[in-house]
Amino acid sequence: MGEAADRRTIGHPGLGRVLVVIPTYNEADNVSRIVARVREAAPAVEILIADDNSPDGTGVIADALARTDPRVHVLHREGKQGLGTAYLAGFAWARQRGYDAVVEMDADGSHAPEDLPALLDAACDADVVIGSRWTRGARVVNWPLRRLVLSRCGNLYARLALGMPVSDATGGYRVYRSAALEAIDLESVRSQGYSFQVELSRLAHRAGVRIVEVPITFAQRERGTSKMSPLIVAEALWRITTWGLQDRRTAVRRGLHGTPDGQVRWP
Ligand SMILES: Nc1nc2c(ncn2[C@@H]2O[C@H](COP(=O)(O)OP(=O)(O)O)[C@@H](O)[C@H]2O)c(=O)[nH]1
Ligand SMILES: [Mg+2]
Repeated sequence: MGEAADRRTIGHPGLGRVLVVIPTYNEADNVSRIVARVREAAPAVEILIADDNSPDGTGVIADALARTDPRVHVLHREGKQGLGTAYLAGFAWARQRGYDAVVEMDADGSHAPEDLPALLDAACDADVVIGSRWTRGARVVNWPLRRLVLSRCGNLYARLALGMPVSDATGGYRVYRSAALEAIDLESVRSQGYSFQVELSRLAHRAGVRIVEVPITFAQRERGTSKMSPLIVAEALWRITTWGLQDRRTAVRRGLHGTPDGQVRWP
């Protein structure tokens, strides 16, 4: 079988069956577009739309997409319960069905499906791949200044507080090998909102799995509205601070020392 046929039939070579989880809340103008772009860029992957009963009918559109494409699935949740819990539900769905890797991707087009093959390639030699906005070669297009500042400051704070060797710990375009998710204690995850990404970065780092960052082109959404809110920022600030203090206490107790680059090496 040729490589092109392989890609269509058996998932990603070297990786296995891949499920792209796309959480949606009021993304009626985006959901068909993003599914079409994923199908085009990576025809062999499957897609799970995790919709929180969007009032704008996103779930109905998702159901119609799933009816015409056997590689599209929909997980309906009762109401808006946050991005973090939507991903946990998606991960559990993937685990029950034996996928080898799970991808996190936003519905609004900020995470270009055209970058997905590069992320999946990188996952062949890693446990977790983060599509990074803040490594060399990455581009951020049309993002308002306040979002740029928030992302840079959030990442700086997360790195200082948690000592992780990750430049985009808040980024939400990722690949997790299933074995890495098994190594992470998902039961312990408390984040409801976007701090979920930082929490999983921290847990992955502590589990000692191999994290690799791949530069992406991140574009501001063109349709629909952002669900980012002051409450989500507050949750992230509060949680990062709490984890940082906990880590410091544990490090002192275990006699661990930070390295000169400010990172903590967990044994
Ligand atoms: N299922 C679900 N999806 C959500 C929720 N909050 C945000 N999302 C989705 O998460 C993705 C990222 O949200 P977005 O509003 O684009 O955040 P931003 O890029 O930080 O402005 C989008 O696909 C949203 O539809 C939620 O509570 N539940
Ligand atoms: Mg977005």
